[in-house]
Amino acid sequence: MRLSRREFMAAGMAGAAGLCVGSQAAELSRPLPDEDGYKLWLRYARPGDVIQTYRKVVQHIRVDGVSATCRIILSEFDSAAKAMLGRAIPLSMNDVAEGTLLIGTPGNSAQIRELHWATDLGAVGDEGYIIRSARIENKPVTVIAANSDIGSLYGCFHFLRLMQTAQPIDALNIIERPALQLRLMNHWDNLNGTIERGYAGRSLWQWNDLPDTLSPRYADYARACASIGINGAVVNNVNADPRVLSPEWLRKVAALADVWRPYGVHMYLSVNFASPVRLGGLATADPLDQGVMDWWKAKADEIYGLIPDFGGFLVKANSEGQPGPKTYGRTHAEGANMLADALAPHKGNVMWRAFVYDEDIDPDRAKRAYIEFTRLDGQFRPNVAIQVKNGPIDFQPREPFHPLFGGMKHTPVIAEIQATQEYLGQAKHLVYLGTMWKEFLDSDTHAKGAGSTVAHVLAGKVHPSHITGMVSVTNPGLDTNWCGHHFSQSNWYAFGRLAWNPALSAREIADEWARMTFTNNDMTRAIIRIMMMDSRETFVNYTMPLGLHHLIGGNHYAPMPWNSRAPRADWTATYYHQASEDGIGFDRTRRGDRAVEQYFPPVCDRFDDIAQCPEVYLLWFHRCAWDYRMKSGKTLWDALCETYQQGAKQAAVLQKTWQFLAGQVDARRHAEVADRLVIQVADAAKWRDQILEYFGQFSKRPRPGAS
Ligand code: GCW
Repeated sequence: MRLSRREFMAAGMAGAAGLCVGSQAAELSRPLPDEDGYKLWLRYARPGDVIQTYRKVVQHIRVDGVSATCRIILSEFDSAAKAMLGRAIPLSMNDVAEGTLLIGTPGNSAQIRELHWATDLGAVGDEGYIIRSARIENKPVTVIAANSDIGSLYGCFHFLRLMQTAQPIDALNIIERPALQLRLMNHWDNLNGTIERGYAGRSLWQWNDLPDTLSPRYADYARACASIGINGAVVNNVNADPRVLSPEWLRKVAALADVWRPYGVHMYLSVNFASPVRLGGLATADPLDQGVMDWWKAKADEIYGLIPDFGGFLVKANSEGQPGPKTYGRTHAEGANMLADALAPHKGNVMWRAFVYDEDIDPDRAKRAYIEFTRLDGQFRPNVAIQVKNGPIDFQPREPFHPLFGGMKHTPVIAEIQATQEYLGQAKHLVYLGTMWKEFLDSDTHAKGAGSTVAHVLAGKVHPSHITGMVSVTNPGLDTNWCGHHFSQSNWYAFGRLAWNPALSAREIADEWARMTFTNNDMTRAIIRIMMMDSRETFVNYTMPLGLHHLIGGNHYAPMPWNSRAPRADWTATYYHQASEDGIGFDRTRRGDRAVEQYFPPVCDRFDDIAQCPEVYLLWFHRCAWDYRMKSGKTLWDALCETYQQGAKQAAVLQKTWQFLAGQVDARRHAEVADRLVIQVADAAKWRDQILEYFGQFSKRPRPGAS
């Protein structure tokens, strides 16, 4: 059942009036057992009426292959079947019986070889899979076939997702392969157990206990990643402690990598560019110094000796106080290439971050990375990818896409998005980011004409690219529910799903997640989905609408538009909003600082022309008088006030809607989310009041509707 917005409102009203319908009434009568959120979207709840068909389709299971990954597949099905179907599924050993779920690769399964699916399998690559309802010896079976055991594991999780979301599984013909190669978690975890911009407890990695003691959470983490196709993780903060490369720490890292390996999760490390000095005792970390090159080569050899499938290095260089090649008078390309040469013999990659904003490059922070990196385009080794945040500043609630997407023509560019909600309410506000990331992925760069979307750039369809990928600065910590806020789990989930397939819609991802995390009940999941789909816009409305950005201070949480003092001008709020009695906004047009010119036509023209510029980016690109007329005919000041007021109201509606779901969701999770919604509603009102009061000093106009 699909609920329209009108039906949703009607449902809300029925709820408010104490009415409920059919199965909902029945569900209300028996309380759902409490859940703590630890199981994430892998709860394997009973799927409902479809269970009879499922029992027919899956009567036996056969996993060909003996690897640790194959054992994981078997145990995953075993626990899933017991939980969802209420019974264990017998193994089919020799013959393939009716209702067998056959899982394997042409390499390990004669039956799969005999199906002659070579063409289709040829198209799915190393990590893809086929799920097909087929006949073997005239018996109906279901086959999950792949070219590697990891592909089979991904196929299994897909199949289990169909069951968890109560989809038909008796006439399947699914062929999947990931759109992007690197689908990585980026943890900003420090070696002392804290997490930079982490809001869900301390780090998952128990460095004091490693390598000898392994927390069960390491495998649970890797399993959750694998279930959504994530194939690697950078385990430590980009503000990297050089000690991570010490022999002592590498043994700990290797132990973790061993746990992750059967789940297809590869280990990557953030490295400090000055490690040869700080750890190795060399006099310099100059990338052109032979001793430095040798040090990194030896370090790479040491790492690969311990972790043969190590993925590579992530580097934050010459940014926010971190050392880098420029410290030694060298370019980013020279720095990245030196590391790339050390990793190349082992097939490792360097992910070099474009999050640099050197004040000497340009007065506008938004312009700096593009200027520095496009100058170096073509100078990077083949195993270097430039890792670019979605927008040109820093994970703001809304930014236009970064012009380096499409702007780098000869260098692979991978995207960095952020699930931790650093600037989006952290783990206190309910904000689903699937919609934000889709807005980014669907943005048309026009790098090679219409249709050159960011998603296509990332997939190497615009400029050919031998490294493709998307990474997420990610949110799990030691909190029982992993992510602090139960709904923040959806951002981990959405990242994985979009990195696998950027063409999925935010709505379908929200729906899948709501079904698996909460319930398949039509009304309840539709309401949850609608809450999620509107939540990011709601957040933008009560914090930084109409292109405003960085209206915060040190903790990046609370409103601080008056923030004008910081070690750097571009860490203040006033640098960005520039409010005065004349107006507000940053003039990045051709009459201003010409930042628009970093975009391809017609995008630059559209952003430049105030009549065409989407109003959601208005004050990002334009400086406007307070009485500037919006498309609605309202003045900018009135529109600003109304948007903040609307945002605060929407937050209150979110809270009311959730209250209506009491009894439809287990009491514990319901209460935990409700507690956070209280904070969110109060914060939204605070944002509205403090921002409008502050800007009101400049606009000198009354708030519309206020007496
Ligand atoms: O968003 C900013 C954060 C810093 C972070 C930096 C970065 C890890 O406030 O905490 O440092 O970006 O992305 O490097």
